[in-house]
Amino acid sequence: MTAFFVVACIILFLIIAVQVGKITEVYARIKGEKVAQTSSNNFNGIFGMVFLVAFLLLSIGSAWYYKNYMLGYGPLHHASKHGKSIQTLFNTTLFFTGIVFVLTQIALFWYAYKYRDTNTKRKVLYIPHDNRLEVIWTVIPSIVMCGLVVGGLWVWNDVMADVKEGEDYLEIEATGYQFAWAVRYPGADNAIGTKYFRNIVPGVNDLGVDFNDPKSQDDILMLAGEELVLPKGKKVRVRITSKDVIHNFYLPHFSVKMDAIPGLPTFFVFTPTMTTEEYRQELKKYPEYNVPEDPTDPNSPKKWESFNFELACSKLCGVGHFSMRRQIRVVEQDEYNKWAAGLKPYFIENIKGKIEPGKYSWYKGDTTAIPKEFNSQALETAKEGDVLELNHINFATGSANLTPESTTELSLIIDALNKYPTLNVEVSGHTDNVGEAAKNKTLSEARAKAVEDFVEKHGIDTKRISSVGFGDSKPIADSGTDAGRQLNRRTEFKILSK
Ligand SMILES: [Cu+2]
Repeated sequence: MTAFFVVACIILFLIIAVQVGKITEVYARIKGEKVAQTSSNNFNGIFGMVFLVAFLLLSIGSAWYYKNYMLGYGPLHHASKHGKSIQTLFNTTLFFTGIVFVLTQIALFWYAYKYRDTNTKRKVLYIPHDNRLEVIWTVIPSIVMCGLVVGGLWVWNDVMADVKEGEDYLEIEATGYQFAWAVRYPGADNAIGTKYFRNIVPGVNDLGVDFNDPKSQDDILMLAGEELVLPKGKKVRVRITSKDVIHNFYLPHFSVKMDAIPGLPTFFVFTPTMTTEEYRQELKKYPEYNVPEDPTDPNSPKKWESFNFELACSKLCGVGHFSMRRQIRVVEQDEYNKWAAGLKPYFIENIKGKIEPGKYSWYKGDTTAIPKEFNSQALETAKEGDVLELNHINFATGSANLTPESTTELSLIIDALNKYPTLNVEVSGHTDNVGEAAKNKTLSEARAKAVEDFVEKHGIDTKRISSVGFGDSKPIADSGTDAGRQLNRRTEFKILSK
């Protein structure tokens, strides 16, 4: 029906145009060519001016009216650290180009009106050259352009900077393919394993991950449709790649946009500054977002309630392009730790014990013992003598001071001891082999003791938890690599009785 009306409107418009043309012709024949021409010129000149005023007012008015729906204005502002500088840059450019836009539009229509042919004798002003004018229209744009370019470079260098050595950040990897994103999260070692395209076995190892690499064995693969979670306030470095055509990793609310190119890895570093919940509360203040999400159903959730950050592909990569959209939830670090603790490594779920070692070059068998992670599920099935890894307990470098993020897992330990009244445990500390063995042992003892003290301070009987430090005497991974040393610096939770 809509299509019919559109076609009917176009046909009617064409008929009107033809009729107006005919009338003009008849008018010219009656009144004489000259008079008709003048009247037509007047009409066009005045109509041009009316159009100019209406067009400028509507442009500015509609931008103002819809600003709360536009990214970067109203409540839809940036939710990342670098987003503000990009927004400022954009607004500065818009300010200068806006001035030029308005002035040139006014000049265009005003001169078309002023110098229309009014049938009076007028002589054209002859200016072959004017140095002053040339200087003005060269120097002013040059200064403005230089300002914009320098400002842009400044922002570019800041936004595109990579993480620095030793910095605390979360690295994830996004691989685009037709038509979804496969996202890898690092496991407890906070490092993503290597991959190689020749390793790809469809349905088994879609990314071509090298599972001989210990770093790969605790990585988590988030498949299409699964919600991605990011911690607020933490630097996130995204490795961006593609398996087939060029895609684009686009997080509009975080001012993140980077091409995903097959064979050419790219990256983007950003820090989310607002949780999804905080962003929703911000939207809630605006009437535009206090309407039902589905206009036909007044009981559907309000627009602010159903808001989610999204990951989209912003390259037209094929027919299923739209389905690359994905939800992102930003939460506080504590909540993130809890979420991450519940994820299952791809290796454990799909490779280990499921694929014959040596069948593929990328999995030669168990090279490293994969320690079991401490969580409520593991605890439920654990027996006497089992050892669980406390992967979310961390200490300040070289000291036994627990970092604030460790409290989440510590409170889970306290919960577990309260839940199983007969559970008795031993906490053990381990270090890598860097530095003196004696010092490592003392440090590991102090660290395990810090965990014990924390738990006891929260009402757990001292008889139920003990601590011991092994220093570097019990490595579980190859201490010749960074990842191996990382795995060796660990805190363990041994079940003495249950
Ligand atoms: Cu795409």
